[in-house]
Amino acid sequence: DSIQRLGVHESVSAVFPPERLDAALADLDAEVELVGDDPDRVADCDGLVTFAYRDYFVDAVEWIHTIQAGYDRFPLETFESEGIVLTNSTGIHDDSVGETVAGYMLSLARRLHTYAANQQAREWDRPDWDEPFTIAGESLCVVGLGTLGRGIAERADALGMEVTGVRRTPEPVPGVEEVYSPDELHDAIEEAKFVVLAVPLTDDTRNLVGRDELDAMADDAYLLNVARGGVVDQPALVDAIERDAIAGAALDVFENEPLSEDSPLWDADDVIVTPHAAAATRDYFRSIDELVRENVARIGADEELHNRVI
Ligand code: NDP
Ligand code: 7N6
Repeated sequence: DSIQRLGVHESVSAVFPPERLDAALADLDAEVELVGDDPDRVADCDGLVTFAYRDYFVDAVEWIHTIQAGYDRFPLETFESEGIVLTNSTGIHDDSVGETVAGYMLSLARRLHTYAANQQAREWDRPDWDEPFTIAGESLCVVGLGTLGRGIAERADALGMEVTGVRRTPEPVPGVEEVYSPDELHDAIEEAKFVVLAVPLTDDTRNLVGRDELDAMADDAYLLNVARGGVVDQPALVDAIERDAIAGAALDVFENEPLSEDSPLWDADDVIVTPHAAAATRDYFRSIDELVRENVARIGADEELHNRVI
């Protein structure tokens, strides 16, 4: 088996211009084609690189590569029963998301988000004496210790923070002083100044953080979410912020995206909202190029695929 024709779906334009990936893959033996969102053109391909999911993919191609790490948008049971192979893009977001999360913590502690907002109004407004703090010596709990979690933990450790984490496999992780299991979540988060969510959205992690967890957190702690909106009970989060059960949040992902214009999260104190951009980088297409060419080679050599989900 080998890939003769590889399609690039137009939905990748949410993250980079499809033409960039097309050009990067030009030296492959396979023909690479920009297929728009055209079922007939997709059906002419053996493999498809995509961001979005369409029902027509199921009868059209045998191998789908998603340019995201998260694959919660794909119907895994249907893929399994129809024999469709799905590969994902985990492994590439440690630097980008790690830097974004370091930025959230630095901004919240050093008050940079407030000064940036004040600057819009040409307002010289020094902070209250007890508002700014340093993150050195503060604690961070990283929930989910995969590519994202490790990228975050490594940077937090380098910034002098005390890092703990949560995962199902109780194996040590570099830079993480203590690893808790999911049933110890409350113990893990109750002492932390920052809690960051970096787990996949699954049946086990949907609404992982709700009212109980927000109440377990310290009232001067911050919740950071770079995972998926569904990992947090969003109304419970809004409520926790409004009743000062936590100090604030930095959120890249939401129950519904884009975040609706009337959400109270937009102008809540000490809440940073970013537009699902924690992983964005101009080099994104290069990482996808590497992942895709690796798997095209493996399919040609009849080897097990890298990052295979189904
Ligand atoms: P990985 O598969 O590398 O890591 C996932 C981690 O979560 C693993 O450490 C896993 O460890 C842990 N985990 C899984 N289930 C649970 C659970 N129930 N409780 C606690 N820990 C759990 O994925 P990535 O780090 O690449 O990506 C993680 C998610 O982040 C993606 O699925 C995606 O939704 C989101 N993401 C968001 C981005 C953004 O732009 N904001 C960018 C990239 C990813 P173990 O198996 O030991 O439990
Ligand atoms: C692309 C976001 C993922 O799951 O949601 C992220 O990989 C990707 C900028």
